[in-house]
Amino acid sequence: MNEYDWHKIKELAITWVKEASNQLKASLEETIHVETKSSPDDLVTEMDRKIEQYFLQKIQMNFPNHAFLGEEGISSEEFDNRDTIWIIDPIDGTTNFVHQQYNFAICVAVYHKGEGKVGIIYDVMNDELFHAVAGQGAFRNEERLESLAPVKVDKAIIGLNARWLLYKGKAFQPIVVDLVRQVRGVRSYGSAALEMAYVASGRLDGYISLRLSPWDFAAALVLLNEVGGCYSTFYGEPLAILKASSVFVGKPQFHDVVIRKFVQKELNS
Ligand code: 2AM
Ligand code: CA
Repeated sequence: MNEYDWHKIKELAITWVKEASNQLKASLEETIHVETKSSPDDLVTEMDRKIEQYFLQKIQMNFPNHAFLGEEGISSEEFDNRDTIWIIDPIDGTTNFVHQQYNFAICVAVYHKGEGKVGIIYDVMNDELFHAVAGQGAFRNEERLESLAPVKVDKAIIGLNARWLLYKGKAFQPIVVDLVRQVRGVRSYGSAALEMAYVASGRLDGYISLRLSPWDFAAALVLLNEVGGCYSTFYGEPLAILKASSVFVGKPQFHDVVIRKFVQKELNS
């Protein structure tokens, strides 16, 4: 296969995502071994590792020149010397996978020379596939997603993990509290990737996390580019695709107003 035909690459990657989702669904019938990583809320299962290995094998077989970055610790050695990189989260929302068997996603992104070319976020239990190729529109299953319309803060619904409200003493905390007070509603689904896919598809107007990694947001940025969604760190700086950081994604005008009237105003006061 032509290694720069992004549409064909997306179609192939979707077949892998569907196969991986069958493995995940089958595993829910069995006892899953769970471990904690950095903290009690940071879980990994044998299925995270198995699905990541599955993608690595497929990518190495089909695209030996491409690099690979996955959440469970696999990355290609000569990462920096390769133009094309696959960024994979085998399960986004592992806590949901373990505790609820619901609201978890498989995420696949392909970046070329730093630009997002393919983004796939698959809600396994709802069979909802969010996918995009740069310049060719974003889709929810077969339905093309529309460009995002502006929304005012007092009419906005945002995605946010309530824990971020608790960090007293951190610069972001009073800003997040103020925003939560002023928006119309706050939702928390427990999968950053799905929440950003919901922004791309208009179900949410914004999503905030103060700590995400490339595999959590790489695919979502490709979707957001196609519908005019905005993204930055929580402080309004550009996102670096291979670096962990805070993330704020939102509808165009909403994103701008939150950065200016909430974040910058508080930080400059
Ligand atoms: P994960 O399930 O792939 O780890 C939970 O609010 C969301 O934040 C999930 O999408 C989760 O992704 C993500 N997240 C990123 N880093 C995390 C961390 N260190 N601990 C817990 N959740 C994390
Ligand atoms: Ca994960």
